[in-house]
Amino acid sequence: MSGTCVIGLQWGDEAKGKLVDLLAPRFDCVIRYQGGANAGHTVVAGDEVYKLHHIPSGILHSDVQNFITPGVVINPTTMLEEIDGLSARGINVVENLKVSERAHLVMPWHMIEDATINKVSVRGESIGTTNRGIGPCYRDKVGRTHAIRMIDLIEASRDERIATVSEQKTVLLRQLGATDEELASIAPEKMVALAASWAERLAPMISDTTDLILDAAEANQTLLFEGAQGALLDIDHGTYPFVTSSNSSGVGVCAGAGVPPKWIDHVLGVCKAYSTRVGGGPFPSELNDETGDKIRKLGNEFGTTTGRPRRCGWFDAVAVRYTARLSGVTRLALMMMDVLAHFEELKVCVAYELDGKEIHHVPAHADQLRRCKPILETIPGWNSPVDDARSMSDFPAGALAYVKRIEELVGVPVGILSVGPDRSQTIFTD
Ligand code: 2SA
Ligand code: MG
Repeated sequence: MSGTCVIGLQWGDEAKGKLVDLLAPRFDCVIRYQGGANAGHTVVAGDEVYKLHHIPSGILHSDVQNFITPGVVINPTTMLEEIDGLSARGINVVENLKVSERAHLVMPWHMIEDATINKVSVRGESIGTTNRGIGPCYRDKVGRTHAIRMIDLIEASRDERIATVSEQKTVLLRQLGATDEELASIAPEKMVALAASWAERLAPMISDTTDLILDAAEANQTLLFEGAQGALLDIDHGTYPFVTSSNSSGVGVCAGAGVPPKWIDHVLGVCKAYSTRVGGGPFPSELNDETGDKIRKLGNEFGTTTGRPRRCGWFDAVAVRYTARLSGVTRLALMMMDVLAHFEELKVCVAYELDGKEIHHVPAHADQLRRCKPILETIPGWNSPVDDARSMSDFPAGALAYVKRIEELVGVPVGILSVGPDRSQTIFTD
């Protein structure tokens, strides 16, 4: 028995997709358990680049069973586009993917609501969502009255349910300031027809994933859980309110997947060798200067889903120590080491200064985190490329010293180092 989780420890985009793709052949099942089309997981296989949003990164391996479980919110239109794109490239998605009947649907009205509300400033700043309808869908899930789940698509009451909710949403969205054109796009008859077309195509994949995964675990099959976004974006434990609407840290796995903790024995915490953030919110080690621009350029730091430039900064050991502990991380994967190979000098944030006092934790209030100044430790850069490193002995001493310092500060050993996007550019340290 073995359940392994791949969890992002920063603000997302830690290259989790690369790792899941790499580890997938060792597992029977790959499971997406939270988030939705806000995720953007890039997998490079030889000359092919795959950008996945809904579909688990295990899909590129034909003998792996992939699952999308109750904690995920699904936009069927974009998921079907993704399935078609993969099918056109010879990947058999339909047979290798099971989608939970309990998963909630991101409906067109959620997209309108996200775009309308995203303009609202929270504590002086916009959250800067991906505009994929994520927050409004999770809001409806928790609110219960207006929610639509996968299973609703294949029930006899479907048309009536969809028509009723679209009428109610039209009233609500009008109050929020949606335009006539936007409201016309969610007219009940249009939504009923759309839902029928989704049902026809999705029916073969809709399943009781909870039952199937528990069967697999009880039959000693191995499970790989693929996190989306990062732990600092966790709705309960992240930099609230500048977070996503699901539990994206390690503590979210069980509830989202429908798998009890006894089936999990290993948590791989994924972080970049520096930090990035996309969207609003405090970021103590952010570099609004040439060094930040250099990291963005070398790391090609632009959103996979939205193309937005990512904010860049030094590695924040205070934040990663917190999320590694919270997520029960047993090994770190330190990604994008190749990007840091071009600096004379590197810095790592080892503490914050908040209102004149040194602190070693991530404050719960966004205003406090915004007031935190990073206390930076300088580490000499190694200033030579590491793209071709294939074992620990290929790394310059300076790079090894950097890794060792990160291990000390975070309190978890590094098990994987990544020096580029390709599968071969990955070093297992033990
Ligand atoms: P949302 O859309 O409600 O989840 O947005 C809330 C905040 O969460 C952030 N967020 C992300 N941050 C990094 N990467 C994400 N995925 C895409 C990617 C993002 C993209 O892989 O590049 O393409 O822009 C992701 N998804 C959500 C978001 O920026 C808000 O700060
Ligand atoms: Mg991403």
